[in-house]
Amino acid sequence: MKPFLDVLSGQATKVPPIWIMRQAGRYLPEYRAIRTKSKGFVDFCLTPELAIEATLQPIRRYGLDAAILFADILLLPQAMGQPLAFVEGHGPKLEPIRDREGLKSLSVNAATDKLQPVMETVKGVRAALPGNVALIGFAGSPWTVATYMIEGRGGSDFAEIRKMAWADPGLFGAILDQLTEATTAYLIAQIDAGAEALQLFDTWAGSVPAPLFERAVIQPAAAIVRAVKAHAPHIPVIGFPRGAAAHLSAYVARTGVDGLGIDHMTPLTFAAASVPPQIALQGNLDPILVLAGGESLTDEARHLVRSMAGRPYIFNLGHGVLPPTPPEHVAQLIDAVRGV
Ligand code: 1CP
Repeated sequence: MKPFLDVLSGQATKVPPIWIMRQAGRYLPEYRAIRTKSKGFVDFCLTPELAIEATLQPIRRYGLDAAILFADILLLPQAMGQPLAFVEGHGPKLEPIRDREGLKSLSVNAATDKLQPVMETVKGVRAALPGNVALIGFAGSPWTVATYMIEGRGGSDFAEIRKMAWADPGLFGAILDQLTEATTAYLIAQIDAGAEALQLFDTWAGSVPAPLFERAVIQPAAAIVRAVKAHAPHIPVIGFPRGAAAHLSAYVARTGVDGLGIDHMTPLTFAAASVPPQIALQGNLDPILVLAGGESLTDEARHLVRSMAGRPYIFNLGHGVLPPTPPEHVAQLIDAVRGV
């Protein structure tokens, strides 16, 4: 009934299910139209009526195989007590946490309460989705969320978090542990509200110094997967350790994820050779090619599908769809994948 969940249980399908990272959002005119109904982006995410609508928009427009909850990875630190603002044209800004005082200001219990509106969104979306479309819940991984919390912003060189990781591993580890606990509770609440699969976004996994990868990426993901599976053994988890090709095999072996998101820098065939055959692979068309469009978009999409024949495979991009992407290019991509 739900091809996306079939693939995550290890089955190969003739036509791969498809969803697209950041499939809701700014490239869609219908999103831009409802975005103005809220004063800030965080308020938008915490207004179930608006977040439900944003989640459903790409499903209505394209008939994708999975919906992803409309929320943001930075809702969690903000709900734990760290002030967050999205500054127009500059992305997120947070009051950086650099010491034990900062860590003490965070609360896991407060987060669960403040994120209740997200659970209302999950319930509302689940009730509205067609029977063949699965609902994905998500969170950022502890390392990736910690980069924003410690740097205070996005798009940096990660000097502050790396300095802390080397110079004060106790504090760094305590922040990761706190985030692991909060993320686990947040994801379990999403499952209880109706999420049918989870994705852990580790967007900045590729910036972790190699000797710290086990501590910063693998240990937190393993703890989250273990706790989620103890609560709901049937809920599949997709890990997306972006930019961490050298670690894919260890990541899958030690975290227990069911699916692996692949970035556009890593050949799918390399990923396939790195992990056991029942692990579902997901990815990895270059988002810039969807922006560019043209024949190469159709050709490359078909090439990826052919290269994964016989394997449990979910079509996706190697990272999120970019805001200037023409929505017709996304339609063209889906047609190419489905062989229309
Ligand atoms: O005003 C606006 O509309 C804000 C733009 C926006 C949107 C639409 C942001 C700010 N977040 C989102 C939604 C979002 N974010 C979703 C749901 C939409 C969907 O997927 O359909 C999801 C899953 C995310 C996840 C997210 N947020 C990630 C991980 C995925 C990735 O793209 O790497 C990250 C890193 C963020 C942080 C974030 N939130 C928003 C921005 C602009 C950023 C990136 C900041 C940076 O440059 O570091």
